[in-house]
Amino acid sequence: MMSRKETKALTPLPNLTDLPPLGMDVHSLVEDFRRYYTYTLGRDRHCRSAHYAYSALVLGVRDRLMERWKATRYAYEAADARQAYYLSLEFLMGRTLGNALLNLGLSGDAPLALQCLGLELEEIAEAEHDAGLGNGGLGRLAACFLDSCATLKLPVTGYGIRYEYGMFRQTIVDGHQVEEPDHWLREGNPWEIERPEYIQRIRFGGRTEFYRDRDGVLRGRWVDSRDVLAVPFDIPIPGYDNGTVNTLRLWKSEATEEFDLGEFNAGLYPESVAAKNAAENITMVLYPNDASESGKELRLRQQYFLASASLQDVLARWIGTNGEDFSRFAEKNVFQLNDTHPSCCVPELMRLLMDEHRFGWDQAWKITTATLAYTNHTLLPEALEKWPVRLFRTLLPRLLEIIYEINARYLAEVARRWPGDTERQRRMSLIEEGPEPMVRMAYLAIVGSFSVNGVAALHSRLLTEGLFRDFYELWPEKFNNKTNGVTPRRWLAGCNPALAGLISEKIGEGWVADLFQLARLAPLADDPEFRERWAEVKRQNKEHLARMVKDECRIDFHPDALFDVQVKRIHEYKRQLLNILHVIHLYDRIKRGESDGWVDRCVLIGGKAAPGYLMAKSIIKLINNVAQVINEDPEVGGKLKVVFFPDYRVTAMEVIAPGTDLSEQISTAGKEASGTGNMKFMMNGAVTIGTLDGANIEIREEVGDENFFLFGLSAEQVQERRRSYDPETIIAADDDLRRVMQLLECGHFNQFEPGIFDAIIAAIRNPGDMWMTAADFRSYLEAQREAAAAYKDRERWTRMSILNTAASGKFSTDRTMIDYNRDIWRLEQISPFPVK
Ligand code: CJW
Repeated sequence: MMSRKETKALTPLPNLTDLPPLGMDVHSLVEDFRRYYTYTLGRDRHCRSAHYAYSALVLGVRDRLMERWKATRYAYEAADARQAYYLSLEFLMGRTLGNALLNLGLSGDAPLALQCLGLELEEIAEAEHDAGLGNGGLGRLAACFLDSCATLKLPVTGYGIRYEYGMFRQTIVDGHQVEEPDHWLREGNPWEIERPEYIQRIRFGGRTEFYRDRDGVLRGRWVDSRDVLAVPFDIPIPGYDNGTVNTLRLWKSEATEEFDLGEFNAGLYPESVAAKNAAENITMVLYPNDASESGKELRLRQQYFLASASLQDVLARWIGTNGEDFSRFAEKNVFQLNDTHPSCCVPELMRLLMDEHRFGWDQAWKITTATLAYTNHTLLPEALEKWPVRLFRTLLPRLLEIIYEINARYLAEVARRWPGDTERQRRMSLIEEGPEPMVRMAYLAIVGSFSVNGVAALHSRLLTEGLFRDFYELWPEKFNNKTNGVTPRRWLAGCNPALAGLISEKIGEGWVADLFQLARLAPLADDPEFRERWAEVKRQNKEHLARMVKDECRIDFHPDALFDVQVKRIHEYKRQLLNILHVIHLYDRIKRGESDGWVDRCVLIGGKAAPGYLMAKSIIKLINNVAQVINEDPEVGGKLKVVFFPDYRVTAMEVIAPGTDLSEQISTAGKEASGTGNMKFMMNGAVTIGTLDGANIEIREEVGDENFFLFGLSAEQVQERRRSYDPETIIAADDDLRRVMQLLECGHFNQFEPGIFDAIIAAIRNPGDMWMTAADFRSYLEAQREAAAAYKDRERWTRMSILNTAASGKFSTDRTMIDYNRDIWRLEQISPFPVK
């Protein structure tokens, strides 16, 4: 282990870092590549590993980022800029190289430089591991936000955890999901810079001691704690074509020096190593849960570790320039909490201000509630975080005391507003009483924040009407909506160069940083020649996707067929099951000879199930079994192909979205907070089949109902129907659904595995089925028929495709960030100093 002793301080010469700017031309790139490859990495022409070519290229690109990184930081410092910090347990970054080249303006010259060396960029880029430091939409959203903030020149820093193991790798064995560890750092990560000079110390356990300070004021202090170190690793976040480079700072846990010395010397070698391991375990692995909480102690340790390290880092920087004068701290800093995962920030900021910086409660509370803002990402009860009071008491005793005090003061405010309403006080308490009292983290986040937002219009409305209604009545001014987006750099310009090229040829390149300009494509939907070229690009992208499907799944997708795609985490509320019921229905139609006017279809489903989520895992198995029966049936042939695409991840989506015709967004209405895959597909010219859920509603508003295949109950109708839901009657009255259920129940898809789908079948037939699969089946079928009919009319389909891209301007995270900045952060855009 690296030693964390202080190194001797140097007095650097003023011109130590004063260097001429690096060349941005092919020749300079070639020269730097050779130097890194030969000297720094020590390879020669006998080396056949793409990894070293990749590393040499990255080191050259990183140098160019480094110049701009410093120029950006100096400009922020010179402007004494107000800054925002995006705190998230997840940043699902995917690969960095392609995006860095695009944003630096090197996507033309880098491939040329490599060509000079007899290398191919596409091949070399494949050597990069995805940084899979997130589960799904919430983690990818954080990554898109960073890209947009840099592009908008907003001083925003991401704070997260440097997991040693990211999202597990998924393989499929006999149709079952098998998880493998993702040791993404094994070959090193050339994008990160370790910064031991900014290490922070994080406490766990111990107890609080009260004492009188020199002014005679009673204060708390956390003693007898077991501490770990938080070591920061910085990753550069370049803006698009603007010289800005922001920072993503990821924390790694390490044992403190005391562990090593004290216990080694006491002859407790194994104990010392074990303690060291425990410290380093904190950032070992990402919890693979999406929209369901784990309740594990290690997860709470991760959350507090991130919150404390990040807050201390910002406070230390503040003190470095302002000393102990915090009078303008709230004016200059704002923290955005990505869901409740970093909500330990509320009591931790109070603790730091009171115990370490000698603030009284009221002043500390004023600063805390003026600097924290909270984003909610889900209404699902199983995702709402609650931690046992007991766990807080042993792990974070000082925080628990502060939470109790926050609760007492805030419940007094509730009592003043609603005198005598003890039921409401019980309901709104930060502590849920019961045999195992729990801390309600969402309530803690609301009470400690000046802003609370949902992630799509419907979701934000449902929050104020349901889950957070009491709080909305108390503080209506805190609540607001911020509809999600995705970054058009990665999700259109980067992943779909052919379409991007065609678009730029017609409307110029301005759309990349101003996506509303895509609206200028709309009139071109009437131009037959343009439609022809659009269709040709889509076909090329479908061929590319078909090659990937062939490589991964050994199944032939014919590019003439309708490519029907659902990729996202596997969850009952997302209803991959409804999709597969439709697939079974199509198969049934082929088998009973009802294939007049048939439209060939290739169905792709992909996504990971949380390892402990058995129902989700059964759904994966069902999809695989159905796929096998269908793909092997010669009577079906090219009419229908079905695959479960393994290990769905950011890099796979970069091929999937451009090659998709029909985007499946079929969650039970009211359950999907926003969705962001829906936006990636739309941008790439896919047409959506979807329910009135999350951002689908806004997508349909933008594109017009004639360019969207709507089906299913609305959120209100779902609520209403729940009371009298009777799937048996629905199945009995619907011949198509009855036949689908019959095929499932007679074991047609599990001939040698009796009973394995019984739980799925029972769920569909259960009047308590939360996801109401049977209720939406008929309406889904009809929408699918319409989609097939529209696809048959190729002109009509291409028009719809163009209009979807043209209407996707709202779903850029540039717009989302402008909204956050206008209503919550209020930062100034700061231009970086020029790299001379
Ligand atoms: O956030 C996306 C939305 C999407 C929503 C997702 C979300 O489902 O509709 O587009 C971006 O706003 N993810 C989570 N909640 N909502 C989420 C993710 C990971 C989690 C978690 C909730 C991990 C844990 C708990 C809850 C855990 O304990 O490991």
